[in-house]
Amino acid sequence: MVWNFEQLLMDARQELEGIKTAKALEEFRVKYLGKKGVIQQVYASLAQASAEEKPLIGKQANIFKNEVSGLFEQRKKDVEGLEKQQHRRILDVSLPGVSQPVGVRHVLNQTIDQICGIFEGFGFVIEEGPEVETEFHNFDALNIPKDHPSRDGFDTFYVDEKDPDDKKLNQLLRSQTSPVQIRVMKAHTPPLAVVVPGRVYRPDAVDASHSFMFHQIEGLLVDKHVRFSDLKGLIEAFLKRLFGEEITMRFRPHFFPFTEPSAEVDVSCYICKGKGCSACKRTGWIEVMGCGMVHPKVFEAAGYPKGKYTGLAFGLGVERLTMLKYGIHDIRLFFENDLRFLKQF
Ligand code: 2NM
Repeated sequence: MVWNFEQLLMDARQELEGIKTAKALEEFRVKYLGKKGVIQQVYASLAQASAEEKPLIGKQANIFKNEVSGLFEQRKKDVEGLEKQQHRRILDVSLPGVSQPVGVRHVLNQTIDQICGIFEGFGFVIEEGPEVETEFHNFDALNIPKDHPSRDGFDTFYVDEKDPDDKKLNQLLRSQTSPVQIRVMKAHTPPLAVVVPGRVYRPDAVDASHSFMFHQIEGLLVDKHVRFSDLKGLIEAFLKRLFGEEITMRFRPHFFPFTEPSAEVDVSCYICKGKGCSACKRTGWIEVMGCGMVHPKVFEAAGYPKGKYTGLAFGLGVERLTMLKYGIHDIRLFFENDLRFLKQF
């Protein structure tokens, strides 16, 4: 057996140079230095060598073994260094992190939080209730007559087909949050003061100022001897906290079935300060909410004794107020979930 040690060493050196992982290094060790490796084969072949050849081949084999072992150990150190370096790269704390975008609270919820916060400051308690309601809580108890147009299928979402004979409990998506006030009155005796934020539903055709779903905040305060002046003082204090101490307000007579007397409330235009601009349609006033003294029929439906209590109530639209505050001209922007819009607030 004749070995070309020079060629063998060149091959080994070349192979080692290409090795970059501990796994490849181990494969090399098995191939050359292992029990069935090249070097062991060389020593095994010595048995067939003649007596003259043996010392020379043996010497060359030893040199070859030492060379390969030395090269292997050197490469082993290099590969370990290489792997350490790669490890360091994975843990490189100086690299910029993967950014987690920070969201914002939906602008409608910001308005709701702000308004509820003002009333909490006045001692009101926040209440919520079901969005699927009965005709009793949404209409009857609120003194809305059976033939009122808002009760037909074009102005209210009935969950089942509306039973014209009222033989069954008609379920509907509430068209206002006032059914919650009815539930509160049925569950508690006065004095009580609640604000009720929540979603309401009306089958309006969607356009820039209408949505089939929007948000209301309504309030109710019931006690003995609550007067219209309490209502006016409360609403004025609320609006000054919301729009600033410099605004003035006015009550315009209005009609709601559930309050008597009732009023719509305007604030002096905070944009043109009353001079007349497009926001107030050149009137100097902006309508912001409705209110009134709770109708005796509503107390009767709640099961309160006749004449014992009086109360004030009010309601406002969250979208409308938010649009006024920021000059937003399309209600649909609130619900399209376009982050470029929502992130601005
Ligand atoms: C409004 C305007 C005026 C109102 C009335 C009641 C209840 F339950 F006491 F009858 N809750 N909310 C009310 C009164 C709501 O929204 C424009």
